[in-house]
Amino acid sequence: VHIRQRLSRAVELNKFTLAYQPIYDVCENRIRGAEALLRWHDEELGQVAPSEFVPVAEETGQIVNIGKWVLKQALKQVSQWQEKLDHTFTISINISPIQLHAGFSNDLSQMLKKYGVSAANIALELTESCNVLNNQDLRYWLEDIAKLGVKLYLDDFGTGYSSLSVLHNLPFHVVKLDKSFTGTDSESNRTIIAATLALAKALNMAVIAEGVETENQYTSLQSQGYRYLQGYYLSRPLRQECFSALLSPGA
Ligand code: G
Ligand code: G
Ligand code: NA
Ligand code: MN
Repeated sequence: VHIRQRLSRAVELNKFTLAYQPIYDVCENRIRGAEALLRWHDEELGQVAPSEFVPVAEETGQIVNIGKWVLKQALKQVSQWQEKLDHTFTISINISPIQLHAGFSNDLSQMLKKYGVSAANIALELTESCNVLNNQDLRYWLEDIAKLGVKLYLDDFGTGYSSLSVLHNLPFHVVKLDKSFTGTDSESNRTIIAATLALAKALNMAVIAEGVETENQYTSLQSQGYRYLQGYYLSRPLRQECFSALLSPGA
């Protein structure tokens, strides 16, 4: 109840920020993108993790308003970086399926124009651990978004339900292998890591492995053919200024 109350004014009081966690291409040995991650500092509660407040905001519907702020903020930021980004560099933005509706792609298209951001530089991350992904309309909404040239990432792959039917039915371009599989070295996790890459390749999708925390994990994933990696070993989520500095080394 407390989080809910504090959340209700957080957008207008400007209490949110976005952090950017780099995603590396280990073949080309460079940053290929970043995930925008929401950060909330509340005077009373202190720093509250999205894993705590996003579920609350989804339940109350506050995520719609918060999600609008996130999208706008991320696009404004990308517009400032736009000249430094080539067309393969992608900033991915988490959205809750609750935010989607028939007019979403149209709104997004208007915002891209307004901020002068290329759709090619934007991806939306949706998590499959949400039964909304079975909604029939969702397919059309996602197809409309994909038609803009915005990419779609299936987040936390392997932890939710109906993973395989989601891959088959929805127009995702990229799967993000959940950090629970990269974090622990076990026989079954190695099997899942290999199978996910094979499956994604067969479906013509790319894979990003999340939660890469150690050199061992990095080396192991790379040798298994994983090209795109994200995690604390490579970089923590960075404040906007710090990420900006990475984009223009030496500047
Ligand atoms: O950064 P952290 O590990 O606390 O993120 C936890 C969860 O919150 C992740 O599942 C992430 O996808 C989600 N999350 C982070 N930022 C956003 C956001 O801007 N919108 C939504 N809907 N979820 C977010
Ligand atoms: O659900 P989602 O995959 O979007 O969650 C992303 C969350 O994971 C972010 O909150 C981010 O801070 C966190 N994260 C990023 N890299 C690592 C990592 O290497 N290890 C762990 N445990 N968490 C990470
Ligand atoms: Na995410
Ligand atoms: Mn994820």
